Amino acid sequence: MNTSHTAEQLGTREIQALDSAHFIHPFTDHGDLATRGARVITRSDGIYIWDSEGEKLLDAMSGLWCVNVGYGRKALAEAAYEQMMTLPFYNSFFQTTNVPAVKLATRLAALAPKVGDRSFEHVFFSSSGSESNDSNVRMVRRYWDLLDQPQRKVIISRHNAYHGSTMAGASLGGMSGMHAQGDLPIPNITHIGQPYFFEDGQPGESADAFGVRAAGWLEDKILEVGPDKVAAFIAEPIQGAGGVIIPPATYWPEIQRIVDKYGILLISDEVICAFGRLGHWFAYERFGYKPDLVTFAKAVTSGYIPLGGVMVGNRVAKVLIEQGGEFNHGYTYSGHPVACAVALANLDIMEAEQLPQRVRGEMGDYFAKRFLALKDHLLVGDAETCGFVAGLVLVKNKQTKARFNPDDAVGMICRGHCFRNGLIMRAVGDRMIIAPPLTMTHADIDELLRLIQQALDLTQQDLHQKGLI
Ligand code: PXG
Repeated sequence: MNTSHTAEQLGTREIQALDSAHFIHPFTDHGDLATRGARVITRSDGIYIWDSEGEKLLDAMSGLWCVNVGYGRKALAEAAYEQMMTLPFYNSFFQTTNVPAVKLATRLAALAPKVGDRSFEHVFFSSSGSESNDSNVRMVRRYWDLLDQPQRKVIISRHNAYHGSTMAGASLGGMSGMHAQGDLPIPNITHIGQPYFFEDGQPGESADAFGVRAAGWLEDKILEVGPDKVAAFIAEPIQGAGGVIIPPATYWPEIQRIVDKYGILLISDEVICAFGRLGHWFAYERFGYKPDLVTFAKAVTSGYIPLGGVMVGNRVAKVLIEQGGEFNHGYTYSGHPVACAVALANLDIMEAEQLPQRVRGEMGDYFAKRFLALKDHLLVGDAETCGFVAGLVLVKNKQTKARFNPDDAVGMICRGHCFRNGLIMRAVGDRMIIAPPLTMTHADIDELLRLIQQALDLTQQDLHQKGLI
């Protein structure tokens, strides 16, 4: 039996056939995949990955928004090895604990900035973003029950939000395609519009005015549901999977005013935005709002091993811990020692290399300057960045900002050119998005922009030939 994890002994075709025969992929049309064959990714280093045919790709999506320290970090492998040899697993259910989990909770509490009367001294661990958001639903409901307001059950979220793929995660999310499968959302979850100025701003309306108007949809919804029935509002600081939707500067302050006015809990889902992605350890600091619960996952370990969790703010922790007795919730792997040891080593790297500061400082400025220059391209209707996330929208007519017909799948055409030319860039409809590793140098950013420019030029030629522009 071949136990090699590379494709060197098994040929690409053989792996693709076994993949098709046995592996159910997430969010994948398997009929379609079987006809193409999956691209087999075999190794990685720095900001690059390689496939089984030896093709090198600049991974401008950091795996899936997570490999913030880049690939090939020996220190993370060593931390996992050491911990596996010492204590690979023990649970923390029955009055036991383990040192890496305690150290990580302490360290995360120290990294999470206090804002106003909110501080974060407690952490709940899971193994993913989806699980963490399920835990949020459990904690929010328990909180209001303990405060004798059990009628406060409704959690408000936003259309086109992504909060995971479990029953609660998919329900909290606002992806219509997900809701269409499996009778979602579950009861007591409702959605408002997203703050997407390019699409929903009215003629003559400023981005700032739109930001206040979009936040106002939350107040409208609270009044519609009944203020005494609303438990919490959940949102990503910047919507990631929804296409890098960056809210106007006025949005978050107005959201804060509204959640304060009605006393509802605020959940900041920072699965993508935390750990330096926006230039801060936690993204609520970037926008200056005061969440009660903060979801994290992905880059807490830079994706090297699964780990997620919730930063539980003092408002909720006080009630759950001091009044709650036993909370009947938790996972086998809550506080997994190996995952926590890898997270600690990952935070060491981020601290030593000052990755959040880098993104907040000159490197983030350089990235923004180079990316925003893409606005000059004929196909680009708008381009935006925040820290190390960026998005641009492909348009049919630059002057009128007329959009392409969704059936023409222009984003996928552009993505195809990226893929064939050594760049991983995502398409969400006709928005092209990236979230590169935070370790990018000036030269890496130059190379990234060269590849994006090339993909846009090839897309333009292609669309011209197809008669779409
Ligand atoms: N919240 C947010 C904000 C996320 O981005 C999750 C929760 C769920 O995390 P897990 O670990 O359960 O996957 C996510 C995950 C995409 C894409 O298409 C984004 C995610 C996952 C898969 C695909 O951009 N984000």
